[in-house]
Amino acid sequence: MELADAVLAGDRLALARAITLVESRRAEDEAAADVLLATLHGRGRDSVRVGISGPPGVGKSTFVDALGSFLTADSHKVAVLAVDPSSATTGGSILGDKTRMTRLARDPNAFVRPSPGSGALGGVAPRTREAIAVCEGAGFGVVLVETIGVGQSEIAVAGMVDFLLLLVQPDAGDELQGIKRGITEVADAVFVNKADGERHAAAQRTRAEYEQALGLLHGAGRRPAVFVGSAHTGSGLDGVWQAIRTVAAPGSPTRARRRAEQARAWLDAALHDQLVARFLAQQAATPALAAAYHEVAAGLASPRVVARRLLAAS
Ligand SMILES: Nc1nc2c(ncn2[C@@H]2O[C@H](COP(=O)(O)OP(=O)(O)OP(=O)(O)O)[C@@H](O)[C@H]2O)c(=O)[nH]1
Ligand SMILES: [Mg+2]
Repeated sequence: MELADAVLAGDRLALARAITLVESRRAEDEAAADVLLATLHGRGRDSVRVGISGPPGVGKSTFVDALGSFLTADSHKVAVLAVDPSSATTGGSILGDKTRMTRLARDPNAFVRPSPGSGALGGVAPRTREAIAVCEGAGFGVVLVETIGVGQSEIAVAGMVDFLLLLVQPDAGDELQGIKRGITEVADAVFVNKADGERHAAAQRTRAEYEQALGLLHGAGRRPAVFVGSAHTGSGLDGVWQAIRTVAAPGSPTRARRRAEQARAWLDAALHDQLVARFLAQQAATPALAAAYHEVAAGLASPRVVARRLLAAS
């Protein structure tokens, strides 16, 4: 297949088109996307997949730009994907991402893809897994996924990456940062960003607070490390990358175990996706579905019961 060959050859335009294809929800794109993913499978780079999460404005894009540049300087090829659950309604932070990633955006060894997260339509997760697979096909050895850590998105991203890094701000407090317990539970490490200028002491206090909180949360088990640094000055990036590599480099048993679990979860998600799509395609031609929507909207029956009735009749 032409597109797959172009992706494998490192053609950036083809890469962008391929990601659009696998993210597409149009029924007529599904078959081509399947062929593409099947062709790329196992043929690209075995990348290190890293999720970067944290509250709005904590510095995720700036951090990705800094870490990505640090890595391309060390001859890595870095792809950046963004999962923004809000952009479907707000029109997106695409511009914001590009302006925050000025270095990577013009780095020949980097590829920045601000994803609209359009899959959030209808409550279906964006197809970040597929986009990661395409980037690996194109030979990227590191894939960084930025996601706003205020909802379910970061928990979903945790199921797609080898390592999840939570960014926090000095002295902001969890309440203020809008950080849910969930993300702290799934994070592999915490990075206290913006430890520059006047904020060094505050950053150290925040580090101590997180170390204590994570100690309570994880007990004697695996305890995520807490780093302090700055996306502006680049301090602390080295230490974080070492931690990421320990867990997420090829050959790591933790990574192998996670990927096996994630592949099973991906199959489940794909089954859900495809079953729902197939069912809705069948029902679209019948008046039963429209009648069912009317019925539940009017409060005449429980949606759950109606769903079962529709399925039984299909
Ligand atoms: N002093 C300081 N400011 C920083 C640092 N990192 C980011 N900032 C600033 O924080 C602001 C937000 O940075 P972004 O990188 O856009 O933050 P974000 O988390 O990606 O934001 P959203 O994508 O909107 O959630 C910008 O004004 C950055 O310049 C840092 O290390 N030190
Ligand atoms: Mg951002």
